[in-house]
Amino acid sequence: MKKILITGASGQIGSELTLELRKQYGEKNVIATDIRDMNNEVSKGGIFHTLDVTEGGRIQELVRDHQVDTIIHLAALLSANAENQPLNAWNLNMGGLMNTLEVAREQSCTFFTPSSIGAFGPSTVKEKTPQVTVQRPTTMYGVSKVASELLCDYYHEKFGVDTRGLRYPGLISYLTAPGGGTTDYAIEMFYKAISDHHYSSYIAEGTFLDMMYMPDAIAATIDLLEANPAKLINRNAYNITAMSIDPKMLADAIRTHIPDFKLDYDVDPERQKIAESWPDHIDTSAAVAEFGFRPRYDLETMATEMIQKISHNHL
Ligand code: AKB
Repeated sequence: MKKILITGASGQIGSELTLELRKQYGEKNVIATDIRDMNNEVSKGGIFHTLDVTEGGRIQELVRDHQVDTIIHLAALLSANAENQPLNAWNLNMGGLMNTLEVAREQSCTFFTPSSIGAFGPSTVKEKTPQVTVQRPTTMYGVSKVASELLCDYYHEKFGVDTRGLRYPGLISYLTAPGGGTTDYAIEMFYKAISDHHYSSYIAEGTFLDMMYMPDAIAATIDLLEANPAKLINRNAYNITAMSIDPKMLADAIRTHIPDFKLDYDVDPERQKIAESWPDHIDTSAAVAEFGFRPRYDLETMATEMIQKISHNHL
């Protein structure tokens, strides 16, 4: 049985991944950490410690005390937030990664950290974006993600650390609000469609981005963690996606449930620029071949469940 330490456990991915890991591996085998105690299910429902990932000594201490063998490092700033505070983003995203990777090396832990479609840039081919291709991102978030992929490869090659990662697309969830991403419009649209029957999108019509429903992202993460290391050629990090959509396509899917839903546009130039620098649709064949990646939700099934769950939670 794995003994897992997870950083950024109260974030968008962490708060759902932590609960699923506790279900699958047992409460005592999952050590959740975050910079703050948010007084939520993550901190109240099992082992929880506050942890600032820029303090390497504290990570070391927790890994040793709990005899951790797997580190899932999620603590990072997302794209739009990182653009507003590039220096902080670099310090947190790279400093936290370096500290956790070092502990993984010293304590022989398996190591997972996410990358993103943000690791690609405007010179990357936009359709069927290959697993291995040009990566010249124009955002601080993207720069930190490319550096992170390379550093994880380096730790694997040089020190034999079992590093693994996924390039997540925009993740859509009804449970935890994202913080400061570019793809967040998709989640906002569901909430506004249900509460106001109207949404003004900060991303323009015709801007296609990869997206995925959170349960598929959680399943892919656990599948990669459980994958046979001998089969992992690409490792850091695999392209994964379930759909390529623009705001209009999402609105049309919502309208099958809320027919009078109105979408208009109030484009935010900064986030639009970030979105335009990312691929329209990435190719997932390496993830399929190397660890059996297979998302269960498409646009229709995701939209149906999102509307049911949000409506139910707000009754
Ligand atoms: C963001 O929009 O910053 C994230 C991502 C695609 O990495 N959701």
